[in-house]
Amino acid sequence: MMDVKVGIIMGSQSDWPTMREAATILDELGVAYEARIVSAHRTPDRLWAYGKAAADRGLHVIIAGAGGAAHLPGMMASKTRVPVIGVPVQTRALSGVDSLYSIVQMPKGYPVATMAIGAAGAANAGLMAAGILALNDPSLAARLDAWRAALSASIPEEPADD
Ligand code: RP5
Repeated sequence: MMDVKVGIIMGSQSDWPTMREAATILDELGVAYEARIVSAHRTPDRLWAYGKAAADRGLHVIIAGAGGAAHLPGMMASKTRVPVIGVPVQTRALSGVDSLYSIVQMPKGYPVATMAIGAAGAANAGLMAAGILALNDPSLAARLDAWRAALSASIPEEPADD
């Protein structure tokens, strides 16, 4: 079994359709991950325990997605030195701008690498995590290069009529 180096955490089951985009990318790249619901507000003790154990468990990157008053990524960054990539989940009330502002404006000392709002941000979080792991994994680096080349090759040079 592959070592799990990436933790995908989210504030609610309702975040999974967004956060699954990160998981899909990691699946495509052959990166093992775990996915957990860890809410800053509803399960603060779970957040604490997850953050406390993260480094010793061998996690190298944590992808944390939440919406609204999205304290999960920042609180996780305060509890572990494992790099945290934050994904602002798109909300109905404020379209995810609330999530973005809740995640991006961290005080000095506790960084969160904040992605774009929504599905693109979650997919990019998967790619960012893979890029970090690829620094010490030549085989993953080759797979990531191939993934990027395939995306580039899929873009036509000329626009097509509908
Ligand atoms: C946040 O509240 C979650 O991250 C989610 O994005 C949002 C709404 O959660 P639910 O009410 O759908 O469970 O904690």
